[in-house]
Order: sequence, then structure tokens, then C-alpha cells
Amino acid sequence: MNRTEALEIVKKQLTERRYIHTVGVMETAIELAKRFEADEKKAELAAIFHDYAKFRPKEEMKQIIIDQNMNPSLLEYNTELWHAPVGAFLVRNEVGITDKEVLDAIAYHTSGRPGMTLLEKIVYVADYIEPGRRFPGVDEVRELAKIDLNAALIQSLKNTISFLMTKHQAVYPDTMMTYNDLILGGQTHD
Ligand code: DGI
Ligand code: FE
Ligand code: FE
Repeated sequence: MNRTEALEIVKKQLTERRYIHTVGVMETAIELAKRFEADEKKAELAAIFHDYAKFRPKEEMKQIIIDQNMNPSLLEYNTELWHAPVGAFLVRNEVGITDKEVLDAIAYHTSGRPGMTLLEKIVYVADYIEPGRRFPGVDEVRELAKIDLNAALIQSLKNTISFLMTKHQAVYPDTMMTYNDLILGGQTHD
């Protein structure tokens, strides 16, 4: 599947605004893959499909989480977390992508996980810093991403965790564990 075909497929699933975000994530992920020597094609594909399930009805996502035996604690935390693992499942089933590295980069693009692969880190950071993003502190992460991918990832996790805390929201344990893993010098897994 080439880029044009992939973009056509995902466009049908998204709003105009979310599609523009997706193209931004794609371009950023390719740039990061070049810089940090990851597979550019996999980064492109994972980025294109990372938000595939973003607009699925909550009930449908919940059912998939249950039926596919995904981590049941997902259901106790913010529903924003659901589109990532559900997206990986649907991209496999509906689009036919079977590459596990690509599917994992989609599955973990919101929560992160301890021992993230290089590709997972690239999609996570690209999602955070793509040119359309306007979070407080995003420019700092953009600067870090020019030299140190782990530092950029740690800073984006810190920002997200702090943001959730200021809103008095729960933090998904895997997100905290991702942060701890990186702070404690966790290795990048293949
Ligand atoms: O889908 P996007 O908007 O492009 O970005 P995303 O997939 O990173 O979703 C991020 C949203 O999820 C962000 O607004 C924060 C929210 N969220 C809620 N609970 C958690 C969480 N994000 C993380 N990483 N961990 C949480 O526990
Ligand atoms: Fe997302
Ligand atoms: Fe996104």
C-alpha cells in the first residue's frame, strides 16, 4: 500500500481537522525516523493510521476491548485512551496491515508502555510535536526532538501527566510506568 492509498483510506475515518493532524504526524514521523535511523516506511504507515479509531462510537470501542481481551483497566481510565489499542485492532482487521511493529506503534501511541520500541517512541513524539500542535511546552519538546528522542519523550510524558493532574484526572498506570522506565534508563526494545 502506498502513501496515497493509505491516506485515502484513513481520510474517510476522520474529520478534516484530524486528517490535517494525521498528515502532520506522518511528516514529523518520517523526519524523526531519518534522524534516529528507524524504518521510514513503517514510521509513515503507523503515523498515517495512528488515529484511525478516533471517531468510533465509545460503545463499539468498549466492546472490542472486552471481546479482544485487551487490558480491562483501560475501561476504568479516560476513554481517550481507547482509540489507540482499538485502532491497532481495526487497522489489522479492516485495512489488512499485519506488521506487528506498525500495529504496536498504533496501539501504544496514547498510553506509551515500558520498554517502548524506537518506532513506538517516534510515533508518540511525532503525535505530540506535529506542526499543528499548540500545547503549552510543545516548543521545548520540539527542540529536544532535534537531538534526543528519549528526552523528548520524557518531556512530553511529563507534560501530559502534569496536565492530567492539574485537571484532577487519573493517570493510566502504563503512562506512569513509561515515564519511570525512561527516567530509570530503560532500554529501547526491538
Ligand atoms: O489522539 P490525539 O489527540 O492525537 O492524541 P493522543 O492519542 O496522544 O491522546 C491524548 C489525549 O489522551 C490527551 O488529551 C490526554 C488524554 N489522556 C487521558 N488519560 C491519559 C491520557 N494520555 C495519557 N498518555 N495517559 C493517560 O492516562
Ligand atoms: Fe491518538
Ligand atoms: Fe494523534
